[in-house]
Amino acid sequence: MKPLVIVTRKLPLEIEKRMKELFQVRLNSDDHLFSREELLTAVNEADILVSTVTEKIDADIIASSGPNLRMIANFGVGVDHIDLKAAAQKMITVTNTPGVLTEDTADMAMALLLSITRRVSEGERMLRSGNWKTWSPTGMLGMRLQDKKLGIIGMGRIGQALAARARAFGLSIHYHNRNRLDDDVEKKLGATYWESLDQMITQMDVISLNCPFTPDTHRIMSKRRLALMQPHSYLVNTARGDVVDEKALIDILQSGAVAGAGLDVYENEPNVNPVFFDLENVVLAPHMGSATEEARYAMGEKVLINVKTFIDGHSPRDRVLAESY
Ligand code: 8YV
Repeated sequence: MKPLVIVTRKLPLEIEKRMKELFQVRLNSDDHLFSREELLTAVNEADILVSTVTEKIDADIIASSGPNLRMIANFGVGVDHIDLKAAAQKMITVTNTPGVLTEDTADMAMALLLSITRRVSEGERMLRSGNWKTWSPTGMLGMRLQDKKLGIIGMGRIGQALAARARAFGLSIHYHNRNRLDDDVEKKLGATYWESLDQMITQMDVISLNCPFTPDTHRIMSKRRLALMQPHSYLVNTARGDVVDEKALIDILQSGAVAGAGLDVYENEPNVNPVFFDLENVVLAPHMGSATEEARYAMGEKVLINVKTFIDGHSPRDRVLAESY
């Protein structure tokens, strides 16, 4: 008997085709969101669960998983929606898909950065609503990027890929990270390390969040830190909603204490706080950092390889250990 693989969401066609060849697989052909009951049934019946960011696999779900569940192969890098400790206690292997959505997510951060500083979405809204009456010397003025300072919080793969892009736009690169980068990497990116995140924030024109969401980064942009931002500066978040105090962010966007924000992620997805919809100084995207054909196919390939490696009795390369997350 081949192990039963249950996939929570619809994956790219070629990936599902290959899954059917390799495994006994239960797919989600209409791509509906699993209810909690459905998720409970899945972890009860599956040998391997292929999850995405849309399922909250908490300690209770893991505690009620059946004896066959040996692996959770996540389609995506972030595993903050999975209780890794509870999985480790039940000897369930967890894997993710790092390295194949780096460039795409960095592109999205750059797109939000450009869009918010040059008011692209706001301009389009004005034009589409018929409110563009004339060109004006003082209309729709934004902020020039050349010679401005970008502060990156979380200088892993995606942070570094963003740094390389931002340099080409004339921004100087600053970063705060758990660990300082090697000299040669810093040199290559022209990046300045700030041990003190607070101090970095006070000096930046744009702040970009590119860290994973862990207990250490929960609301790393707290109300206090958001208040340290310069009034003309912008915040870009393509990481996770939970790394920012969203309520405090709304307050400073409303009061004009910061210039704007470009957001791809939210505290309570897909329920975006409707207050954002009335703010002109935000660009809002529906969590689409990795949404390219190429990235989603490569993520699927990674899932396939991780599952196949595991079934064949080897340790998958993309295993996520609770203690290192
Ligand atoms: C994915 C992401 O689309 O990989 C991640 O961590 O945030 C997204 O780019 C999503 O997680 C899919 O599960």
